[in-house]
Amino acid sequence: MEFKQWLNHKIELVEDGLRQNFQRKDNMQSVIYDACQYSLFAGGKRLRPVIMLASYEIFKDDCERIIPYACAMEMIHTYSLIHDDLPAMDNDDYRRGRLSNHKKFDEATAILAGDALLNKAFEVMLTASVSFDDKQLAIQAMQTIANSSGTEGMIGGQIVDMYCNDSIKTIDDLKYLQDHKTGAIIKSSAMAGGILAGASEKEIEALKEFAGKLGLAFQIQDDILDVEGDENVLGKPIGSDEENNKKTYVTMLGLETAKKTQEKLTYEAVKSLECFGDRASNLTNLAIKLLDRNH
Ligand code: GRG
Repeated sequence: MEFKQWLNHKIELVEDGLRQNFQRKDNMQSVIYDACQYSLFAGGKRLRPVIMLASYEIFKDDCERIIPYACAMEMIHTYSLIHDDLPAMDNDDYRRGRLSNHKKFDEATAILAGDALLNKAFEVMLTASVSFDDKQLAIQAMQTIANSSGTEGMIGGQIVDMYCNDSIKTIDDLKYLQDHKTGAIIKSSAMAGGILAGASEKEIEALKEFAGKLGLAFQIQDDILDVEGDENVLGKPIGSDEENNKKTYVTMLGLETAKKTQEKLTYEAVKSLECFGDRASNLTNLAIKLLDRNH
């Protein structure tokens, strides 16, 4: 199957899974469903679930059985975006081309919508794990995902961003921040795909290596888009990194070097997949496609 067709099919599976796993209830708390669905179905690229499915497919063909885990990853990602936009954090009014959650609803509802999505992610994974044939693997995947979104992963990175911006002096410091804040759940998406497929430790390590590099390259593209992206396509204003004195690959290295670094990281990421041969071609194509993403 051609890559584009493969990608559209995977996105469709994720969209269906999200709709099935996050159904609105018409009860007294229905507003929380509205707030969660508002952000969950706002046109996200579904990158993390697709990475999980592509990683799984290196080893096995029946990726339908891991859709709940892929959907959970998107719920965790969406919760982080809702909370990141809050006035207490980045204070962004727009996300994915529409009002951010707290602007559409209110701050308290946005906090609860983020919390609800995080809870739902684990509920969905635990429910799937009850009937997953290899429970040990399901537990290991959930542990990896939980770890990557917590204090040693995404939340840790967010804290470093909030408290240590002035201490970021070198590219290694910046890498540490981004590897946690953006990279951790991209890595766990790839690793969980491998784990659920029963990959060996060495194979999971190769997926981790791939996704670590990809996560950094992805973040650099984010930094580049904040300088030369199209606001209408991005769905949010550009120039916020400079306005907020944020350390980024672009502010620290300059635009041209940042672009070269991004290409090098993508090339290295793809190289980490060589051990899988053609079975990793969709993951390789995904990494290359992300190099020139415009949103
Ligand atoms: C609030 C716990 C907490 C964490 C916030 C992930 C994060 C940490 C903040 C989001 C802002 C950020 C780091 C942006 C840089 C890269 C990134 C994660 C972009 C958004 O991801 P995409 O492009 O978004 O996959 P879509 O909308 O396509 O899902």
